[in-house]
Amino acid sequence: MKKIVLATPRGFCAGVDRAIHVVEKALEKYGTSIYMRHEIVHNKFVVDALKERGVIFVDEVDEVPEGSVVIFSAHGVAEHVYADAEARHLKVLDASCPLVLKVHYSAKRHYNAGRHIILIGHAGHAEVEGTLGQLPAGAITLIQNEADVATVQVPEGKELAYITQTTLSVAETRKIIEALKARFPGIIGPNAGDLCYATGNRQAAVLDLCKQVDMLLVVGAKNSSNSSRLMELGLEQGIKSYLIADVNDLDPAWFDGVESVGISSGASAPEVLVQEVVEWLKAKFAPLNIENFIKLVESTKFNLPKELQD
Ligand code: 2E6
Ligand code: F3S
Repeated sequence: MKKIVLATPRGFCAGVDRAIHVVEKALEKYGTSIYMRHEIVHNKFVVDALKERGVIFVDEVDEVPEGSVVIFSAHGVAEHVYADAEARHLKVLDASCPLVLKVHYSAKRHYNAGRHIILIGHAGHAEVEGTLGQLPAGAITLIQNEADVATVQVPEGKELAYITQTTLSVAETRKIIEALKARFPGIIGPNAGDLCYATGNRQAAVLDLCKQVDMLLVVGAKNSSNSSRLMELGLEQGIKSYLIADVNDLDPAWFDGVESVGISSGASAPEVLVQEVVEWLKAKFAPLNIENFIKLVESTKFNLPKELQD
């Protein structure tokens, strides 16, 4: 092994940064009896650190004692979750990413205009559950891939619109949208779907990085959609690619015959985990060249909810 190349941008996006700040500010303001519905972001290291600081993680708001403070994760929640929280007199702090909320608004706008909505996304993912739950059952039909376009059933005589999960593959989404437009010529929606800037930028950087290295490491959780898509991009480019939670997942055998390794990380993966991987590689393969590949520099920032601003 001779060199590693670190992709920029990688790691935390503005939505994750904001979500973690929401929890930190809530701890300052309300003390430790704070409940968190779902993982704040899909990363065990982040979740464990907050657990240590007293945050209590639950799956649903019915596990939260009446009158407590509850935070909703960056992935957004269904409408009924706000109602359930209100019924329990919970103080809600919403860490939903503004770019996920934008998709929720699009869904409602299309519904109010009388359109049936097709959502492109992964069944069971927290964001998809939240988006489906913006509207009454049956208003949105979920499709997961290009094959679903051929078989999806939609109500007759209704205009159609599509929306997407924010963290899908750029290339795959483009193909699904093309197939939708071919089958339903009148369908409306954003040309590149609702993929967020961070998803697009991390994939663009990894795509170029894969041309410079013979193996890709992505630091991120297995249940992180955006991180998984980065690893798959490496595989699609024909290089060995691994999604690792942290340095402990590394297997020395992976590096046999490998001269250069590209490293990226998902939008929910803390940089400290990347640096531990770099240190492991430096210790094992010294002398090692460390290069940076800067595709672009991001500047997006999101404000905290008003009640948590200084
Ligand atoms: C919220 C929305 C999108 O699995 P996924 O990639 O959606 O989520 P995380 O928590 O890994 O990444 C951040 C995020 C939050 N992305
Ligand atoms: Fe938001 Fe995209 Fe991050 S939807 S939480 S900016 S990955």
